[in-house]
Amino acid sequence: MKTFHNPQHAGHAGQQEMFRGRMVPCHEVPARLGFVLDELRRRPLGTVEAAALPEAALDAAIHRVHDARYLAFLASAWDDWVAMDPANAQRDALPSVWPIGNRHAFRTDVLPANFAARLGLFSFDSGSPLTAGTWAAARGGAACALAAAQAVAAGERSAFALTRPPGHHAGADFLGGYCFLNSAAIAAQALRDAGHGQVAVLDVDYHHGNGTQAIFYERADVFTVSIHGDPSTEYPFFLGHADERGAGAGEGHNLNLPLPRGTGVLAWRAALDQGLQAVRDSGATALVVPLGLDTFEGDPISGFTLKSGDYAAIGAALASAGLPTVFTFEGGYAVDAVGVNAVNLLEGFQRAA
Ligand code: Q9C
Ligand code: ZN
Repeated sequence: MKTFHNPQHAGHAGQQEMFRGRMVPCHEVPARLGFVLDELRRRPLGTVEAAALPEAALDAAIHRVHDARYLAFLASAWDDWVAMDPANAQRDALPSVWPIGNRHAFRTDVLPANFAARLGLFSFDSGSPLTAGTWAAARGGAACALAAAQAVAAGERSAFALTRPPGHHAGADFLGGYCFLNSAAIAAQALRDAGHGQVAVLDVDYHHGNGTQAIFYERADVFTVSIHGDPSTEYPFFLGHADERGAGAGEGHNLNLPLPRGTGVLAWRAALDQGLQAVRDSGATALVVPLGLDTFEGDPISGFTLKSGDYAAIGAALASAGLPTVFTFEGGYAVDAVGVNAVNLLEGFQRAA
């Protein structure tokens, strides 16, 4: 399995996130990626290289998934933030005002001149700090996703886009949940564009992959599945219920498998089997797995109880779908266990593939 890593990732380094009325240290920290790289060095699965792609091809792949207005906002966000107040250079940008969606209560078609308003327009939480290196890091992540998709489209059995910030909460025109560009969606779209007529996404992060679901919700060519904490009690709260099955041409092409907080490996594996059967039935010829390790019992912000020893068998089960597979690195905040857990899963996949 080829790994594509993101040399720009450490430039995205938030200090604090808003959590229930106070600022707490960020969970999504640069050290996470280092632990995965360290473990890949101890237990190699294949080559590890920086994703290097022509800028124009990368821009095109990002624009296939994200809106131009949102991308223009992201590209100049840090400069605009500092232009508001030179003292902002020492602070992360976090939103504090939002045009609540779909209620005809606010306009979202008029782009505000005020940066704080623009940040709110394109965000859905105040837990995702935007920092000096965020845009470059997110772009580097998109490059990893595209390189991994290209490797798989060219015949590799699997590839791993090892990047942060994560991506699966980001929609076509919004950030949130520590995510800015949706790597998994970019990989899925790139596989479509490389000739795979039907692609599946099977999201195993603890949190519902709301961004990916929203991007493909009305499409029949990308089947999206997510196994996650029940949004009635778990982030991102406002999407991820079992009755969301897709809309329009995408009707029947989304499957949500919410599980209650406290769920252990047995029930989780039953949901995985159900998700994998649906992937087989979808007719997909390629698979993208947004790989979050926050299902781990030691995760500080999540509620499942999977153990490090459970991940190898999960990797083997994913391999049993028999599809060329791109993994994108998503959540997992028990920092010193995230490398072992990620490589356990990927090694289990590789051995069974
Ligand atoms: N302060 C991913 O796993 N906030 N995102 C939780 C903790 C949001 C998780 C509250 C969690 C987002 C990619
Ligand atoms: Zn997560």
